Amino acid sequence: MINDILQQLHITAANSGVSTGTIWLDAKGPVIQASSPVDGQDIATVTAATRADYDQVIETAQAAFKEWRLWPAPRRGEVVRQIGEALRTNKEALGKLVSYEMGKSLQEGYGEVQEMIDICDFAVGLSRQLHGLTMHSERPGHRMYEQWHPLGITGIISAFNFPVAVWSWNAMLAWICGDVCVWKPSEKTPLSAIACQQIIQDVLRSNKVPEGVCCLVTGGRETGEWMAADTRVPLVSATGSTRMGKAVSSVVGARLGRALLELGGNNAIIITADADLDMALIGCVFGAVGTAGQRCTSTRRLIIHESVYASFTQKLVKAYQQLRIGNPLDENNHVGPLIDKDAVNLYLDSIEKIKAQGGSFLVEGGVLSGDAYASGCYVKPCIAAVENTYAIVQHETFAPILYVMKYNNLDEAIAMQNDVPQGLSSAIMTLNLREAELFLSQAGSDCGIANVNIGTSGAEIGGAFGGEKETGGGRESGSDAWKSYMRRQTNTINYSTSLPLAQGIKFDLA
Ligand code: UN1
Repeated sequence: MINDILQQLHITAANSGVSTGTIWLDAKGPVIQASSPVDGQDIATVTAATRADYDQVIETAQAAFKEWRLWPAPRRGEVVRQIGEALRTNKEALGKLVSYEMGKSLQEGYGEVQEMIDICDFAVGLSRQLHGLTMHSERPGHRMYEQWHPLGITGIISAFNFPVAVWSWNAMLAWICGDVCVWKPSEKTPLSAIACQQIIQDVLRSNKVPEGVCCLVTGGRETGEWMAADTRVPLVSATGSTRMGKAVSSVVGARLGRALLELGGNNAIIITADADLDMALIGCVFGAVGTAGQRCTSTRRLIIHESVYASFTQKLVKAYQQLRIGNPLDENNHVGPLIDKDAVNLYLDSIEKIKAQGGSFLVEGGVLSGDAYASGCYVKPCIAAVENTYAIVQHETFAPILYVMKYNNLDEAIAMQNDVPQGLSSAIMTLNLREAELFLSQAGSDCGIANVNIGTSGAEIGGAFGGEKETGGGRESGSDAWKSYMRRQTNTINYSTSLPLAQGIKFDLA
């Protein structure tokens, strides 16, 4: 089956990982072996970019920007509309490849492609907006307003866990804004990126989109470092760990470039005494084990009111016993593998730390063995009773480890929810209006996303996506996130017959 998909998406045994849109460069960098955590199979090779390849791409992108920025935004939107159509046509194949290369469930693979389609639709409408404000001038016969212009090259550094959607959130908005994009995908999921490039090539060609508007530079950390330090790249949008984000932002900041960061989360759900526990259960379990706990929005902590702690944890344990772990392409399974063996080791290491720091397990973890788990990447989702202050609980482990803890009053629960370095997503499960509103108030959650009666993951593209504190402060996808991809210009026009100065200053000549 997977061979048919690869063929349909034009993935061959050996692929160039560097493209300026419709042209694939004869890349000369290191060869990356793409493999699947599903069955441990090697899938194909991808040749990464050398510094010279990278420079060639950047120069092509710079030239393309000069032309692309002059296209009317709705015409750029029409290109994005056609990209959305191409994604609809290839939803099944791309969703399967994402599932196979990354290991998330097939449903989630399709869901990821759906997010791409949704952001295309959103961007098409936005291409007829991109509005600025008009202000009243203090001077007679003057008009003052602001407008938004494109920035230039948007560098996109994306992570393995959403190998295609996060690129599209950035790229579709950047394009309608008039920017050009250079994408460095995760070296753990290069084929999904190549497939995206292949899917949109015909659209680029038939619309005569300048070569260089949509570029791909596969590579490792070094490639990201080139981009971060490159003054030709005014905006670097990076998704990944807090460690990576700090490194990118210090280099981008040192040259006074712009960084849009979407980094780690440590997302909690508060379950109050007034929660609908059955409903809460679905949100908590999907949030914790979906994508095998490898979403930045994954639920890591449950803060449970002491009066429902015993009954709710009992329900949780029962639900965990029913989880089917296995090949994510089989839709009967709930949980697929972790991305690779390094991730498995980090998971095991965290379990040791939980024990050493005093945690006790309600559901034990462990690595699965046997033919069905031959890749060595399948682990058991586990639940540990902990204190919020443990060092390991303060840290984001990208694995299906769920922490449970008790609280007594809601102020205390909110303080616990906020008392971590990260600030991405949060939720409260309650049918009590006072509790819900307090959680959403300025004295409530300090996260970029705060939900009531839904889990922490699975945000829709229409809202701005991102978080505070160590999550990096960036906002991507919906609402007015497009403004990050543009520069604001304030314009004052004098249509009077004299030149009065602002602030009443007189400057008379002779
Ligand atoms: C991520 O994990 O980097 O809200 C993105 C969600 C998805 C996106 C997650 N829409 O879970």
